[in-house]
Amino acid sequence: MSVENNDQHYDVLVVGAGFAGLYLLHRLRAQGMRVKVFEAGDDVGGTWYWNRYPGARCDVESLEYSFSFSEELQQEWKWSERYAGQPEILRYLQHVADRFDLRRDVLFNTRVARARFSPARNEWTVNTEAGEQYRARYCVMATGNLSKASVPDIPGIESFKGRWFHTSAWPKEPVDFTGLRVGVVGTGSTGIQLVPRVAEQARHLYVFQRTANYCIPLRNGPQDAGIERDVKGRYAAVRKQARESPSGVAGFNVPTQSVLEVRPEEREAAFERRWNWGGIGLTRAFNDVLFNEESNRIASEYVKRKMREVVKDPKVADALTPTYPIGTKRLCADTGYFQAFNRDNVTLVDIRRSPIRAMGPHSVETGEATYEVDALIFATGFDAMTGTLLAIDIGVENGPTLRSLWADGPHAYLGLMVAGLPNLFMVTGPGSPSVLSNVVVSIEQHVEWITNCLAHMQERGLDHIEALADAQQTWGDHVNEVAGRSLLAKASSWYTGANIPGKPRGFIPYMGGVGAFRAHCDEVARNGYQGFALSTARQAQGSPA
Ligand code: NA7
Repeated sequence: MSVENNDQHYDVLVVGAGFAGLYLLHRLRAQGMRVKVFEAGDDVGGTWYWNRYPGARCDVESLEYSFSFSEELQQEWKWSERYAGQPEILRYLQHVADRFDLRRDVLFNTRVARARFSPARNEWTVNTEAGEQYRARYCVMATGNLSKASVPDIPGIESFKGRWFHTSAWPKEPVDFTGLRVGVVGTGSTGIQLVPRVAEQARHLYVFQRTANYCIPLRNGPQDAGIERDVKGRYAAVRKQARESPSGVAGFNVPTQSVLEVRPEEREAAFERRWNWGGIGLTRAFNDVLFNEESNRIASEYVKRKMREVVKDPKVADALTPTYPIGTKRLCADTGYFQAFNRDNVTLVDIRRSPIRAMGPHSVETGEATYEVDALIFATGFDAMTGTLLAIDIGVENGPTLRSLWADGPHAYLGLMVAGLPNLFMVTGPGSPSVLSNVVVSIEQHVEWITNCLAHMQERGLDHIEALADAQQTWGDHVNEVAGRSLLAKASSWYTGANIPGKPRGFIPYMGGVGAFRAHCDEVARNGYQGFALSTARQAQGSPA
């Protein structure tokens, strides 16, 4: 694979040009470092580049789901909607790339295949799928948490004569479903956004549902000018509140009461306020919905009741009613999902009772029936948090690989580094709040921590950093202990790896909250990067300094 004459040397190699990669490039460049970013797509944007399916939209409010590092940027950018759609977020990231002149250091259409650390040279060598080779002291994986698509392995799929899609690899040109019979497999956040949009076009839409999910109306609309003025007038304070909050969102008050300690009317009123406000914060109406089974049951019943008010056919309503505790799988944002089932051209197919067995040239077959379709859409999710990292062959020359180190599940210190893989950082890796938070806030925190750490090392003439195995173990125990107190750890969800056959089970993100996590990471840094070994490469190799 080595192409020596193509060897190029940098201070830092970054994989991915989404929110994380772009901010890393901006910060590292400001620190005088030579950086190269690899991006598989032909433009910036990451998640928001790939997920172009109809209805793709963020479920965190636009004024909060955006960079805070530049006052000018956050003042000048105008969001058109309370919750931005994919095209607008992509335009925003393109604007960020242009405004900070980032594109010139990004290598587009370039997928990384392999990364090897040489202890002798104290550097990483990165090979692209095209066979190019790059070297650097440090490597940062800014590869996103939801990037590796999960496509079910259905017998006969190769014989299907229509077009099929995974939502995260959606074509750039619009797909017209007018007059077609369409199937959608998957009813998570993505399927739930997609279904109403496709239903407006398709001749007939079959929704293949394995698990019914909880959905809360998003109540999107044009960005309110008064709210925008107010937030922009005190943006620094809003951002600070978000950074110190549990989920990286300033707009939510931190609940202090249990569901069980208020009267039924008060509890109903509290849920009603959240329901009418819209968005996925409903489980935060009280402090124990995700921890106490009885509190959870009460919240679950409230949402089920609301959902059933929308769906006209009681049998369909029954089938759309979730049977697991609310919030233990990610809450979904409803933008017309339940209403879609009141249309004559939409049929719900229960594939829990009778799974998809095969596909034919024009059909999807379950154990009970054959459904004629002209196009099929997989909204079947991702090998979340670890899949993208494990897809790259990462390791140390004559030493451990990430795949070997994570054979029984991910191990990481603060989601930042993996013991055994020196000078390699991750942004929002396993054991950090990542997918449980407004991820832009978590990305900024990790990027700032990593770049501050590299500046600290540069100032002291250090060039080698490793996470210590015992610190990693202690942090992993803490992550598990915090998750174990909640109902989430018991659920079959992509948080626990349950959606991918053969994936080791365990709760992957950190549930302790964005604010507490940040405070802990800051303390680790203040204490001389406690739990990390910082040295010169010579010291790391055991030579006298
Ligand atoms: P999710 O939330 O993982 O949802 C995937 C859906 O696809 C879910 O309903 C799954 O049912 C279903 N699924 C997955 N594999 C299969 C197979 N083999 N057969 C039938 N049905 C299947 O992914 P999303 O893309 O919706 O959302 C991911 C995140 O992206 C989201 O939370 C936001 O953060 C953005 P299951 O529940 O496993 O029974």
